[in-house]
Amino acid sequence: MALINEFNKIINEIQEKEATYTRIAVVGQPGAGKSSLINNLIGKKVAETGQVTDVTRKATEYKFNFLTIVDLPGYGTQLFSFEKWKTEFEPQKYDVLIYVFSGKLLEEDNKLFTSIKLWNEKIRRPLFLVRNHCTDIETEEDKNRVKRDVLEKLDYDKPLNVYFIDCGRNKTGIKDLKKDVEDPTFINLWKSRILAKFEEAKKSYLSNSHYWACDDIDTYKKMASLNGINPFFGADIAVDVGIYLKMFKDIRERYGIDDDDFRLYYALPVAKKLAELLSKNGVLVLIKSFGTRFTAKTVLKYVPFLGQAASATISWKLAKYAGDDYNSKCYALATEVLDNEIKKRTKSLDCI
Ligand SMILES: Nc1nc2c(ncn2[C@@H]2O[C@H](COP(=O)(O)OP(=O)(O)OP(=O)(O)O)[C@@H](O)[C@H]2O)c(=O)[nH]1
Ligand SMILES: [Mg+2]
Repeated sequence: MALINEFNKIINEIQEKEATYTRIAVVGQPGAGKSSLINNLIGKKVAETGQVTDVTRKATEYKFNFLTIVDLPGYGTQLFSFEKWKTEFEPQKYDVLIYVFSGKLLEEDNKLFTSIKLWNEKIRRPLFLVRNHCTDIETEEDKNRVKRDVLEKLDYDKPLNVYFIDCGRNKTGIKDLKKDVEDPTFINLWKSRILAKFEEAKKSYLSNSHYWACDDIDTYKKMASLNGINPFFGADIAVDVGIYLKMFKDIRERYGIDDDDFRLYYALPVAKKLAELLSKNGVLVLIKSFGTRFTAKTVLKYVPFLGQAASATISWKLAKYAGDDYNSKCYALATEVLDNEIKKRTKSLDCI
């Protein structure tokens, strides 16, 4: 079960590395009031706050009911340019983002908005937009302007609420925000994060295997055309199919598919097809089917006499045809196997 074992090793590593609970990150400019907001949500002064910039210098986690809320440093400071901040704190690894702003939106905020859009293409996280220090804003009209401005710059593809809060002496809007942040549907968000990682791992496993299998096929194509080993189809084919059996074995190994994987998935039509190609007879059937794909005209161009060895071009084409066919079948089988492993793992995550 090389394929199954190998993939399970990969997803075990992901599961060990990823937090199995929902994490909310609080992000924004320095001094916007991120740490103050956390204190107000939790109802206790747990995070340090202050007038100077870079008060928060590392990611700090706090328990917040069933959630973990993470205080991140501000970006666009001497310590953390936006790029450095993004690389160091990987905001995309959190399940929910709270974006806090207070004064003007800067270039750094635009960079965050662009990043959010990119992250959303992979996995869409709930996003809260929070305008802190809202007692600064005097009229409803000004509030609407602030709202319009941030939504325009963020250019989100669905409507979002903007929470106006104040963490100073005149507490405002915190209760409403708290109610929405404690959304019970967030309990399971960490699962979708982990599942997305499994899917990513599956894709990269498959594309890697496919890449190296194509590399093998290239080698065999060259070998085949040099040796002119291939058949003259339509006639009684006496072919050296050994080279095909070897090529198929190499391709299969690139996917890590071994006999045990085969046995387990034998019921699948694609596994049956692959199993047939383990024998000389199976290979001959495939080669014959290649013959029917090419018109006699094309064939005759290269092979003037019945029974004569095929030309280099035909040999090359046949090796490519057989290799690509086998490669796509291995890809299909491996996809089924990995999908099934992910399904099994998803069920076990439900028990956590
Ligand atoms: N009046 C008023 N003061 C606030 C409000 N929110 C935060 N402050 C004050 O603003 C200062 C900065 O707040 P912090 O919560 O430390 O800001 P931060 O975003 O965590 O800052 P960094 O960690 O440096 O990025 C502190 O002195 C807070 O007491 C608010 O809504 N109104
Ligand atoms: Mg802070």
